[in-house]
Amino acid sequence: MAIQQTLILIKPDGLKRRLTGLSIDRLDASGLEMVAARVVSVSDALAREHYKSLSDKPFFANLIRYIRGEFHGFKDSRVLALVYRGEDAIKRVRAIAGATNPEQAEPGTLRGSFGRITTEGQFENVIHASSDPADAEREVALWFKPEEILAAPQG
Ligand code: IDP
Ligand code: MG
Repeated sequence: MAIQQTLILIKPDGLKRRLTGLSIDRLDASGLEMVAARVVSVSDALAREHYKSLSDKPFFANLIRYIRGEFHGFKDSRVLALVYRGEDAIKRVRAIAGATNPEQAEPGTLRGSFGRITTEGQFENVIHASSDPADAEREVALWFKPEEILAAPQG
């Protein structure tokens, strides 16, 4: 199995509800390594670029508002962006996160335990995790400069 890097975002609901430490605890317990971390103010352009494959979805406009913190009272929007590295990291972090729809996510996953669907139908699911190697590469490069990521061990 390949060594992979994957992008994680603790979304505004995760920050607002003080789930940052708990989320990192789960990620660390997996044995994967944190190799980058940054609190990021999410511009409209960054949000749209991150979610560009979903731009034709009916929930896209509210998804942009959500990731920019508009539903969680952040005047200056923010998320915690992380990169974790290790064997099969992408799938393993997805398993910690749980299914996209918090009502379908397994109990014990971050989304299953702490996600919710608002009365307006917004999925508030605490955490983003890259879904496949192509997405992971694109997303890590979107949120981090190369020099902000701990270099992989040589040899
Ligand atoms: P993922 O985050 O599990 O990879 P995606 O399909 O890539 O799921 O969707 C990105 C984000 O868009 C989700 O995490 C969720 O916040 C939101 N989203 C996805 N599907 C729906 C939906 O049907 N209604 C409302 N929000 C959704
Ligand atoms: Mg996705």
